[in-house]
Amino acid sequence: VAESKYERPSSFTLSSMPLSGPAPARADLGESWDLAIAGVEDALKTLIPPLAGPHARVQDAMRYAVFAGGKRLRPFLTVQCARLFAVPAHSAFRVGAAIEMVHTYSLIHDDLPCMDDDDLRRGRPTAHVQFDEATAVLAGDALLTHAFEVVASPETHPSPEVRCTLVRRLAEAGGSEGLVGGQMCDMLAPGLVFGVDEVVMLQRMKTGALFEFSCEAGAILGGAGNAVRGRLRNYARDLGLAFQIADDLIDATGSAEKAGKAVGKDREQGKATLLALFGHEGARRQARMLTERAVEALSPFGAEADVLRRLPRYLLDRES
Ligand code: GRG
Repeated sequence: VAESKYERPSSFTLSSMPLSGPAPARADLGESWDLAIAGVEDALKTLIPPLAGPHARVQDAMRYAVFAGGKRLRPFLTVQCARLFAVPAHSAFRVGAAIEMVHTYSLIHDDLPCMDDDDLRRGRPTAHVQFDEATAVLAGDALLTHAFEVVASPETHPSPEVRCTLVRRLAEAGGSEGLVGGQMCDMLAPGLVFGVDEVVMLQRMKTGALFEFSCEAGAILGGAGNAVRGRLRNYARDLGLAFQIADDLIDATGSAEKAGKAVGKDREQGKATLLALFGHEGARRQARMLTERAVEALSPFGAEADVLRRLPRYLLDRES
């Protein structure tokens, strides 16, 4: 695996921390979850309306994929992090919606026959099955480009400098050293030997980069300095790795019905995962250690970060 800015970690060591206590349901995140998701949902509906005309089909496919019942986790992170800096909700909802567009584009493309070739996503036929392959590629492309249009719009934030920073960081998170680079590694991994450091780097690109941007975006909107932005990136990095381990466990032990997507594919396809390297108990311990470290990164914040502190336990025990 080539070096990237998601460098191989030097300190990713096995932890012996025990798993602890029952997990809270999503309801324990309080009304903050519902309010954030409702705001992002409204923004998405406004930003991706139904179209008329010969090109309506591509927007139909975009809407089909976006409004398919995803968890909206990344926008939730943006909204919660933005709240730490008293950012107007409208701005956070728009940036959260843009991030969800990028995420949905990545899922549509990941499901294509030339990538993971999946028929089921978010409990429904994948976009290329429901429409056709060309439409799915175009819908993904349009979601990605639309996300940048939204972030760059003055309606998102009055400061050109803030908007520019958001655009640049989103591009980095989505590009060849982020999401796309992670996907490239993921496609190559079955033919290569990946150790822990390589898998961590892969996951940081494929999953972590967008998590990191989702959190950092809240701080950028709030005009926060580099140190605080770095803390939120650290929180997101560890949360993203733990989330990915939970996703690996769902793939290994969950049901397609609950997960809303095919399961058992990682092993079948020889994917490089931390679960494959550590085994089930080891991977769970790692996830717990990562979430505890994620919470530590929030130490400078007060009670206003409590929802972010509670989030990891919900993520680790989800079934989809
Ligand atoms: C095609 C550029 C490109 C990237 C694809 C997203 C992705 C990279 C691959 C999908 C497969 C996968 C297991 C990715 C890891 C990240 C992940 C767990 C995505 C699913 O995110 P959730 O659980 O999905 O937040 P929902 O549907 O709830 O939004």
